[in-house]
Formats: sequence, structure tokens, C-alpha cells
Amino acid sequence: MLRALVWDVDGTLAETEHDGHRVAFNQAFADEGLPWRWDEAVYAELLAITGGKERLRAWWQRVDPAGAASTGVAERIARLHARKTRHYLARVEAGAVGLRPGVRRLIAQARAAGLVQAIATTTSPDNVTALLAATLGTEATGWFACIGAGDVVPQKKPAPDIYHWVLARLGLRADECVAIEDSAAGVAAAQAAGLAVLVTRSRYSRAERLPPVLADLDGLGEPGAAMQAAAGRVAGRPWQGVVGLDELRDWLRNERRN
Ligand code: XBP
Ligand code: MG
Repeated sequence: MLRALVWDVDGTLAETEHDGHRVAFNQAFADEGLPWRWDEAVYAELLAITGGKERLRAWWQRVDPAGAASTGVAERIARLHARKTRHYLARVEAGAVGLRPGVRRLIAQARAAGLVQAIATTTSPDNVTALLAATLGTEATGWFACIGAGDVVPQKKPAPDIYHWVLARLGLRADECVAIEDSAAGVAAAQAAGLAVLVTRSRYSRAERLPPVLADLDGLGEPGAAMQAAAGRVAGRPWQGVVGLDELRDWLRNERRN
């Protein structure tokens, strides 16, 4: 039985990487007088390393291996990342990052149906609460039974740690939950913890190779006058439509039958 939806944040709730994180990293570099600038192509590559501090360290090792090995680097990265977080929060609070189509609808539908909802993300906790408040209202944080974010676990996605952490807090089994993710790292983390995964590919993950998943779509879709169908593959077959709880339950039933 489907009891819970576990949402990823970056790329899934919103196009945060494009609208928020990349810009904020570049603003932090400029503040610190660093000659670094991450364009979209470089950033797409760097997204393979999840977590902002981890991404900064990997970049530093690539462009300045000696500097990256010097003393005080961890503090420098922490300071740079704190700056980046301030810029990111300012962008989110200014309304620069909106929810992807269908996210508001599916969260509301799950709430109305009494499903548990939770968050499993590598991004910093403040980024999550700010995004929820700016897009869904300040009360929205309370709609999630548990928010697993950032450094609460030692290993970020693709490791399953954050999903294990969330499942333990929810007191649910993996087969009672569906994860909603946008990227290969997120899919790997959720599947390694035993969850079925609905993929809504984001701007940066459109061309990623993914293992078989519950559904591999380009979004959730939106019904109504401005109908926006999601498209992709379900059980290996082309699918088009709007993702709601009925669809999710059908797909889970079929997957378990096969
Ligand atoms: C998202 C990330 C995050 C953000 C930055 O991965 O990798 O690190 O890019 O956030 P996922 P912080 O969607 O798989 O969780 O700078 O706060 O770490
Ligand atoms: Mg993501």
C-alpha cells in the first residue's frame, strides 16, 4: 500500500540548480575575489558531485590541486559555501525560484488523501524551508512529516543514507513509499534504499542514463485550461498524461505484479 511520498528538492520541486544554486555559487566566487565562474556546461558536469561543499572541493582540486591540499581549505570552503547559501536564500526569498508544474497539485492531492509526505535532499536545510515558504507558504514546512537534508547523514546521494534516515524517522518500510527524483544520483540513492522511483527529469538531467524506474517522465503534468501533459516512459512503454495518486498506485500495482 502506498503510504508516503518522499520528495527530492533540487531539480524535482523546482529548477533550483538553474534558477538558484549556480547563480549563487558564482556570486559567492565574485564576493571572495575568486576568478572562478561556473557556466552551464561546467555546472552540468559538476552536478555529478552532490552537495555544495563537496562540489566546491572537487572543483578546487581540479583547478588548483596544490591550493586544495593546503591548510585551512575546509574553513575556506565552509565560508564560501555559507556565502553561497546567503545568495541562494536571497534569490528564493525574492521569488526567483518557482515550483515545477504539477508539484503544488500533487502535494495538495497527497495531503487531501492523508498520505505522509517527507523530503530527502542533499541541499542545506535552510534552503528547503525557504523554498517551501516562498512557494507554498510558511505553513508548508509542517506538511512534511520529516525533512532529511544536507549534513544530517555522512554520505550524500547517490548513497542511500538520506533515504534510510527518512524511513527510520517515518517508521515506514521502503515498499510503502514512492520517491520522486530528477537525477541519476537521486535515483541511485532511493533505489539502494529499496524505494520505487518516479523520475521527473529536470533541465540538467534530461540526457542522463537511468536504470529502470517506476516511471521516467519529463514532469508531473498539469490538467486544466493550460493543460500540460507529462511525457516519457512507464514500464518501458511511452506514456503521456498527468501524474496523480491513481497513476502512482496503478504503476506500483503493475510493477509488483511483474
Ligand atoms: C542537489 C545538490 C545540491 C545543490 C546545492 O542534489 O547536489 O548540492 O546543488 O545545495 P539532489 P547545497 O537533488 O540529488 O539532492 O549547496 O546547499 O549543498
Ligand atoms: Mg535532485
